[in-house]
Amino acid sequence: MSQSRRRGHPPSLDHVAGNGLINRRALLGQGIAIAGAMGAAGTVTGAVAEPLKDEKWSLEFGDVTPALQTPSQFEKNVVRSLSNPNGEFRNSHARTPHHLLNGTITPNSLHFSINHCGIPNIDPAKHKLVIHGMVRQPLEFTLETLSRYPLVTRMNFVECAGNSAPMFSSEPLQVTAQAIHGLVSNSEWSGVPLSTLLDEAGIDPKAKWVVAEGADGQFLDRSVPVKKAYDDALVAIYQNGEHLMPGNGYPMRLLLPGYQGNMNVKFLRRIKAVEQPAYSMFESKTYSQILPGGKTWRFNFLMQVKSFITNPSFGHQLKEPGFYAISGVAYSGTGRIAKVMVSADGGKSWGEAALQGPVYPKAFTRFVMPWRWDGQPATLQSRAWDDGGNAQPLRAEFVAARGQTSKPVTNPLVFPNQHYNSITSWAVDGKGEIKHVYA
Ligand SMILES: Nc1nc2c(c(=O)[nH]1)N[C@H]1C(S)=C(S)[C@@H](COP(=O)(O)O)O[C@H]1N2
Ligand SMILES: [Mo]
Repeated sequence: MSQSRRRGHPPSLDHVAGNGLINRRALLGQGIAIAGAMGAAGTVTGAVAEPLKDEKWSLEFGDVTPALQTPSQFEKNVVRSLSNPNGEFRNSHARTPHHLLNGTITPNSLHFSINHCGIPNIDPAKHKLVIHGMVRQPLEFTLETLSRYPLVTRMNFVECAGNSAPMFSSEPLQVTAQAIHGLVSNSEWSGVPLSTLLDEAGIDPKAKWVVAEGADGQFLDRSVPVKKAYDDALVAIYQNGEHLMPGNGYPMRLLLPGYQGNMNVKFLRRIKAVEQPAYSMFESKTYSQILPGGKTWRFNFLMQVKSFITNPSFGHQLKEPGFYAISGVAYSGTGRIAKVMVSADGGKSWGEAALQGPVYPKAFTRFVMPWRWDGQPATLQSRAWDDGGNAQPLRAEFVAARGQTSKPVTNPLVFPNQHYNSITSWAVDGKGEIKHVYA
């Protein structure tokens, strides 16, 4: 297209909701419409359309190609944030930098990780998984024997029930999406269906639960309904095509798509078929659900439908008015994401975002909403629906049902409560700076 046409006639874009939200159709095969709206961001103007300068990296022989590659030195800030950087004798968390990523796959080096008792240094030649209890024939597996089964591959998120816990604060914390929502990540996992192994062991129909146990120092254990074990549970041995990272359960872990992260037992060494749940510490204390009024839900396994905007978000700065693509991730432990609505006016009006396919069940789906920022204050929100008809709750309804702290939380690392799945709001001011607000 000629430059004069590009610069001279920005096409009119169809606005679907307040404060500049543009119909998502502008993204579908109509690159022209968006290109015209980009303004300075993407347009070649006369002033810069000079011959390219040869930078020094173009004038010399580059680095030798390494065996294991790592990101560019210019991406040094794209790292996980740590809850226990000095290695104190307690649990350690590493949070995914969602505000610096795109797409749906979390790179293995940036997958969140929670280890209540450190990361064990497991020799796969010595590690064993046993399946026993109420079975006809107890079985024992190594990484090598598991690898001989036909593996299945699935895209799934893993989310700690404590993810987004800072949102229980009575006042919004001024921290990044990483600090708030960094305890969820999404990978392609490959492994053996647990149903295959339970069938082979000949599980007794009277067994209603299996207790999964890890090989780390605490022998973390969780009870899993046999129904879930047969539905879609995997003994995962690969993560995004390579063997599991040590912090994500090497050499094998339980993967329970859509169920709270803690049940996805890492360093898996035992599956015991039983009649009754174990009432282990993590299922009866840490991850039980305290409700307003002091009642508790004992077992609350499902991670419900949720979404958050990753771009733009706290820590970013909009440099000038113009076109932006608002984007983020949506997911549900129930199934597929059906719809994501985005607002730029704090929830007064909403427009439907485009979903980047393929849309997998119990996995991240990225949504994108074209937006023209006019330089005025705007409050960005997203709200997701899943194919089970569940809607991400609005904050007022969520707080009424689930409560919030009586005093503002100041430390984003504390977990006032679990299973937050309501809305996140980012307020853009006239200077393009972004604050976390409740709207
Ligand atoms: N054996 C073992 N399994 C474990 C844990 C652990 O500390 N030890 N942490 C649990 C918690 S609290 C969560 S949220 C998930 C996190 O999985 P990830 O570290 O792969 O992200 O693993 C769970 N499985
Ligand atoms: Mo967790």
